[in-house]
Amino acid sequence: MASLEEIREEALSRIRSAEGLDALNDIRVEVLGKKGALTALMKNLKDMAPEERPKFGQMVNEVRQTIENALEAAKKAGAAKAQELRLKAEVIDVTLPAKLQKMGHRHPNTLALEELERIFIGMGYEVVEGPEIEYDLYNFEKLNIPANHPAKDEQDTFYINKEIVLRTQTSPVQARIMEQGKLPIRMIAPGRVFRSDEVDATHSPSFHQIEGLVVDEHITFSDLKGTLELFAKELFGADTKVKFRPHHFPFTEPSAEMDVSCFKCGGKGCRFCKGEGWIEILGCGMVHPHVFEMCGIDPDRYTGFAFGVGLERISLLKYEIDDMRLLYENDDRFLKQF
Ligand code: 2NM
Repeated sequence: MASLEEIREEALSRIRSAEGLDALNDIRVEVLGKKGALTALMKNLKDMAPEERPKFGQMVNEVRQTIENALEAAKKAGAAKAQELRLKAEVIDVTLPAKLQKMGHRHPNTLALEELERIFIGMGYEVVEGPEIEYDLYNFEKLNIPANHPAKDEQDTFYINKEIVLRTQTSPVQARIMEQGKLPIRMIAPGRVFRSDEVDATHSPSFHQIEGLVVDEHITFSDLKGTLELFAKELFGADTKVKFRPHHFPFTEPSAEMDVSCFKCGGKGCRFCKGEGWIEILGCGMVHPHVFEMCGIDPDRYTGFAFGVGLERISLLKYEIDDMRLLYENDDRFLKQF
């Protein structure tokens, strides 16, 4: 059996050369633990003469204390060393130049929307938003689009159930405002709309519209023309001419589509306007008396005009983008050009 002296010397030597916390723990267990060398030595106590026992016990305890102190000291030194190494490894050079922060910027749709809102707010219009998930009643019925109308076909409209649809236009927002009965009304309703279209260069099942509505006494088609002409000049430049072609919408009568003179060639005809000189920009008309009735407005006292613009159509034109899909890909090489 190893002597007390040998145990101490071996333990201290092992502690000196130990690397890491685990090695120190092993030494503690092997020397001081229940089955350790020092504990084994203590078992000799009972074979000794009674007068020698206290002296021996004291010596064993002194060695135990010495080894424990050495273990503790080695542990502290190891931790300090590890800390020092970590600090060295993690050193940060605060004098390095900073990485440039990538700045986001507005999407072409947002730019176009802000421009349109600016123009109409300047003419005293209010911007109103409404739900994208809408009752059939507001999306169709109150806008003079009755059951069996082709626009209500499941081929074109996303139905949640028989009564609820993803709105196909933002006019339900206007129906809701008319119903509140606060007149006169001068508002635009921008927002996302949904139609069951296949994706291609000019179609997407989810796109954006801005619809406008003016309701007051004595509003005429001249007000419509003057307002939308001013809008076109603000958006495409003071030289822009407009022309109205008869059209049909269920919620307006009469209805029209408005073209603007091509802002690329000034109307002579070019690739941009496909040789036409004119570019179709929006639909419009005088609010149908039946729409007024269904929204609780007296059609004998009030008249009004309304219009609808496709936001993507405006941003594609304004920023000369030839494929609508680019607007939805979020590729920053594309987006950062605007
Ligand atoms: C268009 C074209 C013509 C329109 C009508 C209404 C309402 F609610 F007053 F009936 N809001 N928007 C309208 C009229 C929309 O989009 C091409």
